Amino acid sequence: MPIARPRRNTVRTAASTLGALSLLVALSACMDSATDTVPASTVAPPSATTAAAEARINIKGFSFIPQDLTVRPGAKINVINSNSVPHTVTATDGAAFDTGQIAPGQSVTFTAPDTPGSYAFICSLHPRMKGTLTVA
Ligand SMILES: [Cu+2]
Repeated sequence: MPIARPRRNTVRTAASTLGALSLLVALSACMDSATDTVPASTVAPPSATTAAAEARINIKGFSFIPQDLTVRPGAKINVINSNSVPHTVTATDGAAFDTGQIAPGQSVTFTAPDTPGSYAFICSLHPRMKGTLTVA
């Protein structure tokens, strides 16, 4: 069964990853209870940033999805590049926001302007890619 074999391997890998994870959790829980001082969480996991984002732009096939979105002032906007080449989300006014290059498969989070208004943006690498961020 050539199809079943890789599937079984995937399940086993996931299971052992889970096992390693719960071991880590158990270890850190152990360390936490052993020390009276609670260590300040110095580094937030990347997923926390993503979870805190209030809006998302997905880049697919040289398009921003959605092309137009509305957020509140100062909102965190997560941008995922699902394409195979780098892209940016860059305000055409040049200063409001600019993600810089987002590598294929990567995501970044930027902060929407505090001033309500309509902000056109492009990909600075592919200026025909256009969208509008409305802050309201
Ligand atoms: Cu681009």
